Amino acid sequence: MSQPGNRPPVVLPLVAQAFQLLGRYVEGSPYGSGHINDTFVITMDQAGRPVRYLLQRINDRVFKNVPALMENIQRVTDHALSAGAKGDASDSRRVLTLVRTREGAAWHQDPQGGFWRCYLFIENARTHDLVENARQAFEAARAFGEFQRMLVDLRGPRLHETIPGFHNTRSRFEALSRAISADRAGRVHAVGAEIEFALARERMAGVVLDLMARGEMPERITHNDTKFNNVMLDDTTSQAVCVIDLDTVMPGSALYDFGDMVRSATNSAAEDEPDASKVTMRMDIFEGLVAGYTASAGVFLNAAERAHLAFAGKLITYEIGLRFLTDHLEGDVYFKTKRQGHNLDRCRTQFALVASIERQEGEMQGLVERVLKAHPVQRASAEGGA
Ligand code: ADP
Ligand code: GN1
Ligand code: MG
Repeated sequence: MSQPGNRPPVVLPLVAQAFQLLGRYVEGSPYGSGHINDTFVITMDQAGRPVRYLLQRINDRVFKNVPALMENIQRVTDHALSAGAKGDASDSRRVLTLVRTREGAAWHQDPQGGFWRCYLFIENARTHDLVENARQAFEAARAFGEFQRMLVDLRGPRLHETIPGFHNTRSRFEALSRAISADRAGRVHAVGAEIEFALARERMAGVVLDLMARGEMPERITHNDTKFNNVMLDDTTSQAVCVIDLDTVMPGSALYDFGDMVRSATNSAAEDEPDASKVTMRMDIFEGLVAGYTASAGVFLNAAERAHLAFAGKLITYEIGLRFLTDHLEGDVYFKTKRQGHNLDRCRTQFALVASIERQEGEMQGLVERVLKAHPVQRASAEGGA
C-alpha cells in the first residue's frame, strides 16, 4: 500500500555506479519521510573513510517532465551557489549539490526507465517532521524567505511548471468534486462530514488566484513545498542550513510558501495523527514563523501579500486537506500511504487545523500587523514587481 503505482525493485549498487562516485559501495537503505520520491542514503568507502550520498528515484507519475524539472533544479542551485559563494566547505552544506553521472548528466535513467539523481549528503544536520519550539520555526521561515529573496534576480526564461496548477486551489476543489462524483473507491458514503467541510469553504479557493489575476499580487519564483521537513537544521546550532526538495520550485505566490509553513509547522499534532482532536494552531510557533519570514522576505513583499499572510495559512491547509481527501476518494494513488485510511487521517488533521485557524484568525492578523510595522513596504515591491 505504501507505493502507489508499484515501483520496480531497486538495486542500489548498480544505480550508484552510474554516478561519478569514488570508492567502493558499502551499503544503502531507504531514507526520510517524504510522500513523493523514493529516497535512499548510500555509503561509499573512500580510501578507508565512509562518505554518504543521497540517491533519489524521482516520481515520474507526479513529475511528468523530469528533464525540465532537473533543468530548473540546476539553474536554481547554480544561482544559489553563486549568490552567496564563500569558496569554502560551507557552500556545499548551504546549497544542494548534484553529483553528475559518468556521462556528465544531471540524472540517470535505469533500465526500467526510472529517473535517478544523486546529491552530496548534508552531514551534521537533519530535517524534523514536528516543530518543537518557536526558534526552529523562526529559522525555517527565515531560510525559506531567504530562498525566495535569492531567486528574485534569477535571470533567463521563466522556470518550467513542473506540476501545472500545483497551488491552483480552485482546480484542487474541482478535482475533489470530480472524485466525489466518480466515487472510484466506493468511499464517499463514509466521509460526509469531510465533504461538507470542504464544500462549505469553496469561496476561499479563489482569493489568491483572483488577486494575482488582477495584478495586485505578483508572480514570484517560489519553493511551493515549504513543509517543515524540507529544510535542514544544523544538529549543533539548530540554525537552518539548507532548503531542500526543490522539485516544485517554479512560478508561484509568496503566500503559497508562507501558507505551507503555517500548515506544517504550527500544527500541534503530526500531519497523520489519527486523533484530530489533538490538532491546534500553536500561536507561539506562528509568531516564530512571522518573525523569521519577515526578517528575510519583509524587504520585497508588497501590500497585498502582507495583508494576506495570516490568510495564507488557512488557504494552504485547506488546499492540502482537499488533496488528501481527493486521494482518499480515488483509492490512494498519489501520496505514499502506510495504512488503511492514511490519507483520510491526513485530511482530518488538515481540516481540524483550518478550524483552529478560523478560531484564532483575528489574533493571527493582529500579530502579523504588529510584526510588519518593523518592515515598512519598500517602494519597488509596493508597485508589485518581483
Ligand atoms: P520528498 O520529495 O519525497 O519529500 P525530499 O527531497 O524531501 O523527498 O527528501 C526526503 C528526505 O531526505 C528529506 O526530508 C531529508 O530528511 C533527506 N534529504 C534530502 N536531501 C538530503 C541531502 N542532500 N542530505 C541529507 N539528507 C537529505
Ligand atoms: C508532498 O514531497 P513532500 O513529502 O515534501 C507534496 C506536497 C504536500 C505534502 C504534504 C510534489 O510533499 O505538495 O504539501 O506532501 N508534494 C508534491 O505533506 O505533491
Ligand atoms: Mg520532502
